[in-house]
Amino acid sequence: MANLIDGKQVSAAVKEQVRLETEKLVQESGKRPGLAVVIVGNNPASRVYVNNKKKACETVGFQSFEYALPEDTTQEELLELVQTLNSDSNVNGILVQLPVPPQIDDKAIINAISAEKDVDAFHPENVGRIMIGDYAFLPCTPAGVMELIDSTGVEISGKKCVVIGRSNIVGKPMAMLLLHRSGTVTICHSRTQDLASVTREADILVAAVGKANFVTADMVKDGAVVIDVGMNRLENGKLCGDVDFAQVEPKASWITPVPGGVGPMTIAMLMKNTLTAFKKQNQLA
Ligand code: L34
Repeated sequence: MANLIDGKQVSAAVKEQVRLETEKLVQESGKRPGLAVVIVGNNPASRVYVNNKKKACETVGFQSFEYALPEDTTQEELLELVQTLNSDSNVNGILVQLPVPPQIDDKAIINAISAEKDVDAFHPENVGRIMIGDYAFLPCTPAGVMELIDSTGVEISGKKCVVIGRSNIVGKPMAMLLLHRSGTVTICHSRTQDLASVTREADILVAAVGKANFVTADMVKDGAVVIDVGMNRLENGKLCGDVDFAQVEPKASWITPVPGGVGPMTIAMLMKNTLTAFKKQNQLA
């Protein structure tokens, strides 16, 4: 029987730290951190995530600015909004919720966001900084996963860590963060041969595939820490991770649920990054 890693509880603790520090800094500086969230179109999942971000801003005492743009927004229009937000001193963090509709090039948008306000840490400057270990922000989902692993008390240093998935947003930075903590890291993907033989070696297994119930019991070592980054919507509307929880749970030592695992952590780390951006932009300790 695995221990459950409670993402809601860990995220609440992170947000409470952010709230306390924010309260103090608002008193000292008379300024309040502000996060701008831009959502383009009507993706229902994005809508839920953006609403959760807005709620978290209220919880920690940030100003939140939401821009809900129509599905047919042009790239020029979105770039113009980003420029406006770049030069607005009440906005410390800017996030354009992905995915954006196909007429918009997400790379062009990410490049246009001021690196100082890039609280997703998706801008090439911030990605490069992470690579060399000299960064202000970490991408929210991988940073949240690190907090969840740390909450178990399991040591990362020297352990075999396997990441399934190589996206720029999760898989690649996830591998880098585990490497910074001296994990022995392997990245698997759709072309990996005999995937199960690789994942079965993992002391710490992170699944970021985007396929419901992809990780089955035969792919997991006894006593592994299993982190499920998947967020798949089944036909019946139920939310489901990349890990077949019922099968894998008995083998793992620790496991995250979906929902209530990585998702809430992504949002907590966004709050942390926005506070960091606010402090840097206002020369506060
Ligand atoms: N720019 N785009 C940008 N930044 C991000 O950090 C994201 N991401 C991913 C998608 N696009 C993005 C998110 O915000 C994924 N993501 C995200 C955020 C929050 C939750 C899930 C994904 C979340 O709140 N999950 C809840 C369940 C929500 C539900 O019921 O649907 C959970 O408990 O897992």
